[in-house]
Amino acid sequence: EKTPAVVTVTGAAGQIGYALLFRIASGQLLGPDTPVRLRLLEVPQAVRAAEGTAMELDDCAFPLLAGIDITDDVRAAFDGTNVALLVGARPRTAGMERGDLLSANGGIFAPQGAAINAGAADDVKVLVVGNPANTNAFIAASHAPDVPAERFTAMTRLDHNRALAQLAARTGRRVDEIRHLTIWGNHSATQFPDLTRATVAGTPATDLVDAAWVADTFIPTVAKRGAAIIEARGASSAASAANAAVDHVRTWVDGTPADDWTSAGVVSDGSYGVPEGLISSFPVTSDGTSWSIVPDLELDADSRARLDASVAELVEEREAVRALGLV
Ligand code: NAX
Repeated sequence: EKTPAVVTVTGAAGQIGYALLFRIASGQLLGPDTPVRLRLLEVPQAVRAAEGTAMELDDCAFPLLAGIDITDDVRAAFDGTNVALLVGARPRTAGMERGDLLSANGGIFAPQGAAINAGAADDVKVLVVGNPANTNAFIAASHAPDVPAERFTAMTRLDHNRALAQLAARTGRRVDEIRHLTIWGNHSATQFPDLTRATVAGTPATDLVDAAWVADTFIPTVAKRGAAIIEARGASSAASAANAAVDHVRTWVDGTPADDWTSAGVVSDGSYGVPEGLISSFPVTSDGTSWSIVPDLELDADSRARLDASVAELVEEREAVRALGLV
């Protein structure tokens, strides 16, 4: 009998939580051989709703689900946690200034980082989904001095998957025929979805699609997809975001295939001119334990400018949270 892995999900009663928990409990996050114990963190007023979701999880009779704990106590939520999925965040509401948004999220992610530092398992892996994801991950990591910063990651896998889908549709090929796509920078409208190194069934993507489509359709479609989903669905991406979170953790623990990489927000070591310590999206590989930034790619002038613009936004966010005393 393998000991169950403890998986903590914050914002468990939210819409991403609802799409995510059943996939974790069914074994899709950590594989068919790893039982999981779910730890659900919610704000007090949403604990009852989380209990309802837990009743449904029970009713699925998932063989791998070893138990469910529900709490509004941040310390209890991360005690012994192996995988932390930080989904709950304060959304930007109409008229809210960026400083207010960052403050509200600092109030969430600073204590969560501290609780991870205090009680999580030695091998804890953290994925921040809640926006602004990169900067929330930066805040959490800053409050966890004993946990290697490399364990704090921000989700850009949804952007990566969106890019795969757009390129596959345009070229009439399958998504699994595409290699070496990259999302660079911030998980925001400034992100740079980069197909300059991508291949589709072995052919360079740049031979299959023209530069005008890339600049005028591909990049803005991927970068603004979240807004397009809200406009069409009347609610933000939920199942696709949960799917990307599952993909991110699954790739982290299984490793990337030898002939490909993926995209994730990871702490910069200064690669590609991204200031050290920022959590930025890069092309990354995993060996099943840790992520590595793919080294030594040449960036052309257009790519350089797009990456620099997104990194400038990350720097501004870092300066803002420093000025607010959140890190
Ligand atoms: P919901 O508003 O449906 O759910 C959020 C849940 O978090 C609520 O139940 C709320 O009570 C809870 N919560 C708030 N503060 C909390 C705290 N301190 N501790 C524990 N729980 C807390 O939002 P949902 O649609 O699930 O989205 C969650 C987050 O994901 C948002 O910040 C959203 O912007 C972000 N997204 C990030 C994406 C990415 O690619 N990185 C894509 C999808 C999504 O937009």
